[in-house]
Amino acid sequence: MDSRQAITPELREWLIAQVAAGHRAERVLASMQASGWDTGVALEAIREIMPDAADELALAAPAMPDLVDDAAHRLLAHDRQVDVVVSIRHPRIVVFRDLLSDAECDALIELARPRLSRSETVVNRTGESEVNAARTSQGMFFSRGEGELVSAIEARIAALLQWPLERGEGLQVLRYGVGAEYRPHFDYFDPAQPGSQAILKRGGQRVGTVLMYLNTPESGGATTFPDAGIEVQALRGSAVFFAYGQPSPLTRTLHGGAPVQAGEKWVATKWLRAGRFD
Ligand code: PD2
Ligand code: ZN
Repeated sequence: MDSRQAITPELREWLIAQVAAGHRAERVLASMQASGWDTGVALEAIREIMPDAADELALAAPAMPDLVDDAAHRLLAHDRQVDVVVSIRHPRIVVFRDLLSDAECDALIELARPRLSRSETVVNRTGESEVNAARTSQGMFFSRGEGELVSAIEARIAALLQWPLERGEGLQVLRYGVGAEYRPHFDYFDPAQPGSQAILKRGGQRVGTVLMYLNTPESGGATTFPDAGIEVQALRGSAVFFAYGQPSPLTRTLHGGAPVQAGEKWVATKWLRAGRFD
C-alpha cells in the first residue's frame, strides 16, 4: 500500500461509524494500519473525520508539563536569556533563539569533530544500532555532564524546560555534508517493536527533543515537520524543541533534516526521557 491511497466514501463511512461508537483515535489508527492502510493516509482521514478525537488523544496526559508560557518572549535559562520566537500548540513545538552563544557553538563543534563517525540508528526490532541510508550524517555522543561546556548547556536546557537534568540522554552532535539528510522519523521508540523493551528499561520513553543548531548552513538543512507543514531553518545558536506526550504519530511530531544543499550543517540533540536516564 502506498500514499496514493485515497480517502474513499467507504472509509469515510466506516470512520464516521467509529466516531459514533465512541472509539478512540489510537484504536482506529491501529485497525487501519492492521488492514494495510498507509499511516499517512490513515492520519489524514482520522484528522479530517474525527478531528476532536485525534487532538484529544495527542494532547491528553502529556508526559511533559506545559513548560513554556506562550506569552513569554524571553526566558532566563540558568545563566542565559533565551528568546522564544515561535510557540505552537499542536504539535507542541517551540523555537528558541540564542540558546547558545556563537563561541559555545564553535567550541562544541571542535570538541565533537575528532570523535565523529557515521551515524547509526536504533533498529526497533532488535534494540541495536546500525548504519542506515535514511541518515547520512556523522555523529558522536557526549556523556551527560562531560566537561564544563556540555554541563552548562545541560543545565540551561533543564532550567528552560523545567525538566530534571537526570531525565536527559547525553548530548549528541551531528555533522551533515552536502547532500546529507535525516529522513522523516519519530524520535520516540515504537513500543510495538520488540527491541524497544530493552531500550525503555533505561530511562523510559523519550518525551521531547531539543535540537540545537551549531552553525548556519549556506543552503538547505532545515528541520521539517511534514505532518504539520512546518519548517524550522537552521540558524546558529537557535534551537527547536518538540514534545510528544505519547509514542504516537497523532502527536504530529514526524520530523526530518532536509538535505544540505551547500556548506555543512552541525546540530546538537538532547533527548528528554520520562524517567531517570542513568
Ligand atoms: O538535524 C536535524 O535537523 C535532525 C532532524 C531530525 C535531527 C534529528 N531528527 C535528530 O537528531 O533526531
Ligand atoms: Zn529526530
